Amino acid sequence: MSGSSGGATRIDGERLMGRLDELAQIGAIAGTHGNCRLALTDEDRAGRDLVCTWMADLGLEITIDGLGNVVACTEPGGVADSVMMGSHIDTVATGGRYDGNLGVLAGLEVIESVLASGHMPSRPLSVAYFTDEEGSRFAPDMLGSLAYVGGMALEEALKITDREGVSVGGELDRIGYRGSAPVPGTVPYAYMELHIEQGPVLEFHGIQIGVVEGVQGISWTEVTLRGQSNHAGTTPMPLRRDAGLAACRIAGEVREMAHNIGDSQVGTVGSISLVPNLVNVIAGSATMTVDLRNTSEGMLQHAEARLDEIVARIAEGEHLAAAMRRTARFEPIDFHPSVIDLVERCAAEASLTHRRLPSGAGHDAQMLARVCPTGMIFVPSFDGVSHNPAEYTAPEDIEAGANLLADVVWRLANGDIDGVLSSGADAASDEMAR
Ligand code: HGY
Ligand code: MN
Ligand code: MN
Repeated sequence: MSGSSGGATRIDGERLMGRLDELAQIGAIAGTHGNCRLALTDEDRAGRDLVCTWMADLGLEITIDGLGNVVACTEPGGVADSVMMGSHIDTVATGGRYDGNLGVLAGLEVIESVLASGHMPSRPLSVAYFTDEEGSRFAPDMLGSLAYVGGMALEEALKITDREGVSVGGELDRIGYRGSAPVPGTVPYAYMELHIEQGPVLEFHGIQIGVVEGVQGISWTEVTLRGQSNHAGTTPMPLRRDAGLAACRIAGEVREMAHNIGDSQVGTVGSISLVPNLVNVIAGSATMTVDLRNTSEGMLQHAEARLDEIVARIAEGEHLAAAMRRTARFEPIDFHPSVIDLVERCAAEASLTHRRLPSGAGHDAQMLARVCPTGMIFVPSFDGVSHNPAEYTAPEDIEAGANLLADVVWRLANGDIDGVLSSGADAASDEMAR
């Protein structure tokens, strides 16, 4: 391992903003700054190709695995020894240009700045983008990083289909990103992810940096309700078996349940589709999704039990058949305490205002945390808005966050907390073995 000298490099903020702009042209949502690059679509392929070109231009060794996860490393075969940065470049259908993209392009920018400085750290550096982090098209979310860390078998992931019945494996073949590198992938020495907060906390408190402590638990359920489609004009109210009505009642009670549980509990009905979805026909069936999250595993299980009761009671009252399918379920995770401390220390040394907070959103880092010492850095979201084309983070906040990422990664790659991390890595791998 080459020696290191000098401190961490400073990133080139203009170059980073330029790449964010250039990537945002792919799948641009007309009239907005936002993006639609759903996983494994043609837009996703174009985004993947562009980022791979930037990786290749830096002379990085690029590996693509069987699920389309892409890892680029400064040293051939050096991923296991590397400090990895990364995130995702797929977006929700009404996405912004920073969610995920910032973490990947800031990682690339840190590597380019380090290479340009001529001072390599003791460890190699790598940058990754993981497949289908959003889960909007193929559930669960964080699908690529989940498989990368061995949380789902490749064969199982490849069989997952979208609403049209198109499979992950078929789409990977179609866009040419079913690679040959093995799944699970190579575990890096440590993993750092820069991400927009996607919430209101940092902006509300006027703080530049979020020192992320962990990620809350996530539970996605698909509820299918079957009643009887019938004539809207001739069917007396007491004789109806109205799946549409039941879906709306369930949505209302999910909101009430989250409110009554309080604390960090959130509940979202993001999609309801009715059949036949016509003005003069009582809906015979309804399919809806329920997203529940909580920082406490116990409370999340309580919320899931409440949901089961709500669905059963409302379906029975409307004489419907109900089926529920869990499409994503991740327990809350904590990031490595020494990595959290390091992020906090580097932010303080850089005179950046900062505070600790949990992540309300899911991230690839929550999967890497299962196998190696992992941490995250947040930068503020304007108006706390995300998963919306209006998503915005100020360039000065992006530059501050990327420079902090460079500092933290430099310190990790030069063994500043080697002793702690190596014991931490053992603990992480013990965890995985259980
Ligand atoms: O669902 C999430 O929290 C993430 O955006 N995939
Ligand atoms: Mn994201
Ligand atoms: Mn997202």
